[in-house]
Amino acid sequence: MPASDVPTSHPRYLSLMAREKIVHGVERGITSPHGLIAHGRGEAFDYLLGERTHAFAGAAVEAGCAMLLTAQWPVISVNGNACALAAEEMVALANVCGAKLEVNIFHTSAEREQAIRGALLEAGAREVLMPSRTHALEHIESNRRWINPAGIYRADVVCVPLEDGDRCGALIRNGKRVVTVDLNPLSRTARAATVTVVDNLTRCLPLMVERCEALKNDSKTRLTEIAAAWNNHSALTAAEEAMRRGT
Ligand code: PTJ
Repeated sequence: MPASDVPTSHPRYLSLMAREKIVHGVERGITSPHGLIAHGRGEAFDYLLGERTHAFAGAAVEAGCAMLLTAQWPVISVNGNACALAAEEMVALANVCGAKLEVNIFHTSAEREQAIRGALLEAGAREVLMPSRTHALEHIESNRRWINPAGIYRADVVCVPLEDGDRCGALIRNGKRVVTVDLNPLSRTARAATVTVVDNLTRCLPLMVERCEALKNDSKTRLTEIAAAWNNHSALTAAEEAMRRGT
């Protein structure tokens, strides 16, 4: 946690601490400066959600966990924002659901890829896969097309929090199922994903770790049923309605 002069009694302490983490991420060369703008956009949606985890997000966490736990080759994709906000929780999620961690960023920078890898290792990751220059996703032009042959290339389920928009559709077109976390229920990623958790990454990742822990000994049949019953469209509609109502 970066040093901060935000008093713990401040009514928006958690939100302000998340800001500090993102700023610290930029200072450490983990987060792109563009990530500050993305974070501000997320904050605005979170404000409309009342900065709390709603029932539709809790249900999406359950479905996403079931999908990750029943995957043959689950991979968690980490970018500069996710790493700055929740490196330890991403490592914990990878451990509990047996997923690989893979660095994948939109704004090209070999230095930043290495900084993200370093931060994940520091957070306890045993292995961090890096993007290759030999294997690429089809249907995508950006830097995010470069993937690891032992990671996203081979994956059947990919968890991609805080996505930039073009890759989620490409992953789906490459035959993968996608679990995303996105505060904007209207985004292209939110709409293209198999499971969208409309919640703040900092709130829902600990919940995902907890739910994976609780579900991991359940039968494959039950977990497959939970994942198959998921209706992403309904969850996005519920999220949008909650924002319009103003909760
Ligand atoms: O590290 P890089 O180069 O891969 O860049 C990462 C960013 C996030 C800058 C890049 O992927 C990007 O530009 O993303 P977008 O297009 O701004 O989309 C980010 C989405 O995440 C938006 O829909 C935001 O509302 C949402 N978001 C922002 N902060 C959070 C969030 N969702 C959940 N939790 C958050 N804390």
